[in-house]
Amino acid sequence: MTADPTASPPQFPPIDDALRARLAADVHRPRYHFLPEANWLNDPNGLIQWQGLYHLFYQYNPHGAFHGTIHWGHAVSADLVHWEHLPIGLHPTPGGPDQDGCWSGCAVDDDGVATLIYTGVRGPDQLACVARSTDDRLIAWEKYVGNPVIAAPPPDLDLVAYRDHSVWREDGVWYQVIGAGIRGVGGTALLYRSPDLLQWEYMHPVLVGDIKATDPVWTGEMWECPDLFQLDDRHVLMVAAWNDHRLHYSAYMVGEFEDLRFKPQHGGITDPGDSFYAPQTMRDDQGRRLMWGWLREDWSGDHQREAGWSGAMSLPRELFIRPDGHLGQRPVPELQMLRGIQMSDTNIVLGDEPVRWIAVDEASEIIVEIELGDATYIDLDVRCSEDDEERTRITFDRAAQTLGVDRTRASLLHAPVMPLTVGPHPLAEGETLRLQIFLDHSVIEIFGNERTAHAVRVYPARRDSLDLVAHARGGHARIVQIDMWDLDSQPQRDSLAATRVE
Ligand code: DQQ
Repeated sequence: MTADPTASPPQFPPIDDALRARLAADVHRPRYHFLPEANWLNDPNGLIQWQGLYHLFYQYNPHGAFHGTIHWGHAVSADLVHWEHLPIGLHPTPGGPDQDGCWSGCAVDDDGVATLIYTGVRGPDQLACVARSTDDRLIAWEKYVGNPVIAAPPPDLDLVAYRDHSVWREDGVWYQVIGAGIRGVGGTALLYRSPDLLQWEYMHPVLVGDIKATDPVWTGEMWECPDLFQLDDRHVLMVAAWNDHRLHYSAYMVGEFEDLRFKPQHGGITDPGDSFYAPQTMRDDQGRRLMWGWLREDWSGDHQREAGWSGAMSLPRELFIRPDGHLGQRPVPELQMLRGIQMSDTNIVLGDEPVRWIAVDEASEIIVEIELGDATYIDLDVRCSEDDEERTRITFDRAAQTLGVDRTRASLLHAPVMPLTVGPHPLAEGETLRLQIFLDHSVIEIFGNERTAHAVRVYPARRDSLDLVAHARGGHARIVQIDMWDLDSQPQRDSLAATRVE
């Protein structure tokens, strides 16, 4: 290992008081989702619980709110909810194999030594590099003097791209998959093994996608950020389906990992909203598999630079295998510690006539349980202005068994790239619809029946776009119970909680 030759701290444009004031006043900046103090964030990286604390590294550009010269930002939390910003974890080393960027990767515990495996970028090369820390707080990192640890991609494969790492140990052997795409064939995750995390032998692809297949989902030309892990009695391969032309999304496959090959049995889009991308997971000390994803912005690049910040991390989500064999997601219960003022209502009949609650805080949690009755659609409009000029509509379509979000009227300021997003939301016969909705300024994260998740970004222009409106179409439904909490971590606020208009 060698000390980073950039050891004297690199100079970055300061986050000065004027920028801080601008960010604090930005009504679209999330308040309880994790994001850096300013500038650009993308993928979660190097997730690890170390000496009891959760460490979150992330793709970060300290030079502004755009993707360039990527470093690893770093934050730590004891409870998954409150995060402390720490100094940048990895900097590109001038003249080194990561001189143009420290791209995505993971963290492992190598017999008590925290070790990062990440993609070093130098010109056209994107190659595996290693860094180690012997510092309890994981603040100081030493890069391996022999980086890159893999000199080149396998020579006999015609690859579209090759980067990003998922590493684990089994029977004393280290394995990793690296994301790639075989030209004209499809995305893939290439398997390697190693005795020491430094010398790697290429084995084979654990799975190759089919660029033409669309069932259950189209997985693109290349797989970024592969993550292969055991979950309950199954294995999951999560990939970020990438291609040059379409919107990227995260896809999951649930199956068996046998003879070092992955055999998918079920699959789908991890989060059908158009914001969630490049997720990474970790196993925590309680044995939970936790996942974060990058919630990218929908604004133009110019708008993001001007705003001085871009990107937020999703809430931490716990993963599990559902009885139907698909991947299930629910928000971690620790988030309940954010709950402040509460409003509750019960037993409300829903039909064509809207039921309205006014002044729902921009940072709120809403849990609603609905008996479907004979209704065919349930609509919940959030961030809704008094006259409904702005609103984001969440719809459960009973016949199709889908949950969708319509942002065509979400903002007078901004037209979403993909205004309608929809994903499967199967309910058992007689099961109630249970939605848990997190509003955090421009982030809406929806969890359905503690099994599906759907995140979108919205940028309402009107300051009164705060109402929640519920309807049923095609018949009547009944809200069994609705609870709302302000989530602003200031429990003694003197404002009132949301109120229903009678
Ligand atoms: N982001 C990183 C890459 C990865 C991509 C670069 C996914 O390593 O493939 O910032 O968003």
